[in-house]
Amino acid sequence: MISPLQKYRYEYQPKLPEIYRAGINQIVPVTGAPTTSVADQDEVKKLFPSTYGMPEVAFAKGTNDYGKNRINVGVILSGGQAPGGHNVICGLFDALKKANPDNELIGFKGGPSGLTDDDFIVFTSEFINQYRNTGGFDIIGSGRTKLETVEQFEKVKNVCKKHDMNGIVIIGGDDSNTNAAVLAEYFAAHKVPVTVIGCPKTIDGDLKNKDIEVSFGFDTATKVYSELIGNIERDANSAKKYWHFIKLMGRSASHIALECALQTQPNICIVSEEVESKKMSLSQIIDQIAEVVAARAEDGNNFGVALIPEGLIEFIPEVKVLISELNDIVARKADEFSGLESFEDKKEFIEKLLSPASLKAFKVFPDGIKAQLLMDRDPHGNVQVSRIETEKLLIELVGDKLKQMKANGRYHGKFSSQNHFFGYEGRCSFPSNFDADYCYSLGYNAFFLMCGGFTGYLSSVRNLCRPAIEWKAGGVPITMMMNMEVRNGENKPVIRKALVDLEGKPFAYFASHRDEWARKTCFTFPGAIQYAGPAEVCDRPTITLSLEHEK
Ligand code: FBP
Repeated sequence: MISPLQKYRYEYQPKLPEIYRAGINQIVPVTGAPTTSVADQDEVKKLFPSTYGMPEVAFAKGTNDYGKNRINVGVILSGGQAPGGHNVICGLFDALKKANPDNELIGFKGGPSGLTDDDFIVFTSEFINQYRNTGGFDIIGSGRTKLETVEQFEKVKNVCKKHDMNGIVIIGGDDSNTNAAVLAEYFAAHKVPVTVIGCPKTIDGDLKNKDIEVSFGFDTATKVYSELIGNIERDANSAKKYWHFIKLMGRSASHIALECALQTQPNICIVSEEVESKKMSLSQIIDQIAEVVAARAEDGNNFGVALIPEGLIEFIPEVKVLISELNDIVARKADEFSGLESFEDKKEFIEKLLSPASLKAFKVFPDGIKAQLLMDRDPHGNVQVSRIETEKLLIELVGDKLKQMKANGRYHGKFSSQNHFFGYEGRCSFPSNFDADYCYSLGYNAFFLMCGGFTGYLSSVRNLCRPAIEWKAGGVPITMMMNMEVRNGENKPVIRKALVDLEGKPFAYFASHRDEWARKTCFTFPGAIQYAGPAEVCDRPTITLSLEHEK
């Protein structure tokens, strides 16, 4: 038996931008000036000779014949789950079927590998209807396989030929959309008549720029975490006996932690980008936290809430160098390293190859964290930070520091802690109205980009702080967001990650309030996501988005 909310959400009709309300044949693309990549223009241009420099695209009223010839389109979900993925597929499906009921949408299962292995389903209305406005990626599953070799591209080409496909939509984050750009370039260079369009997904919120205001999933995930943090704050303020250290997902950027801090006003929130910019060492971070704990203890408050971004460890300068050396060793000595069975053997092998400074940084960590730092990298060469227990590490080190402070007469409180990690709890939640509408619009828009013959573009829907009817739809060339970075020991073209801007309004707001939030108890309680009721409660965007785009 399905829950009443599930039934209710199936029936929700996502809101589209005004341009799409006129009818499928009443829209035409309008192109702007040629574009350039955000950096390393010459190198990126050389690697993308067929797709570099394409113009940005907007849509205007006009007449098209998009339904005249039937088309087949493939879609994949790539990378970590993010609320709203199902609605991207629903929006794409509905636009295809409205244009021509014989159009087909083919879902490739398990992420990019489904595309190379031709593991697919053809969507029907009955099937799609079970997934409308629901969380999760279970409609076709997802995966992190990297599409990068000629052999893979040839396989995809043959799969496209077999299904007589005209386009592929890749729903993914920065790494997956980098793959989309590389595939689009390969197809364009080899005259394969299949367009490739990306859709900006990731709860991490780090795939954004002036045209992509936010990646989908960030809105819902931060609202879910903020509800939980608010509940913990109320518990902490009721019992007054624990310090709660809460690690929040976000592999690199601290957008999630910052947004949750803006929503819940905790005593401490570490922002990794600030740690990097101030070149703070691990011991300075520990000192800073311990000072807040001690100051609150002076007021009789032996409790509090600290938010820790998941990616913190990689932003501490000495640990960043250490991780980059580890990544390099693991990539260069892959066969030897993977042949070592025990943690002790791996540790000994690595310690011999680290530079003296990194060896010193490595030795600071307890064995548990060392083992986590040596775990397998993801297919893109990244450390899997969600598996590193930074919150526990900080609790241990802050506890040691407070003991020292007590011995010196500088601390007289009691430090009892609880640790939490919020990540997977928010990635498959029912999408908020914002994400349900945004994702549906992104998928709908992808159809128009494809029919307009655009390839190597990211579906873009902007003006998101306004009601959905005022949203602006278009497309951004993916090469425009690229620069060169070292990945797996090689210089590669990749989409530049949008980290927290320390000059931006969300961080400025936080920085101007954090001292007050640290000493006093200023907790706020956002409560659960609401789906029905006044728009200011149900359709409200994140505080980050509102501050970034406030006029
Ligand atoms: P994407 O960048 O693919 O959207 O994934 C983001 C994320 O949720 C991170 O926040 C987290 O570190 C990672 O995925 C966890 O990966 P996994 O699901 O493989 O454990």
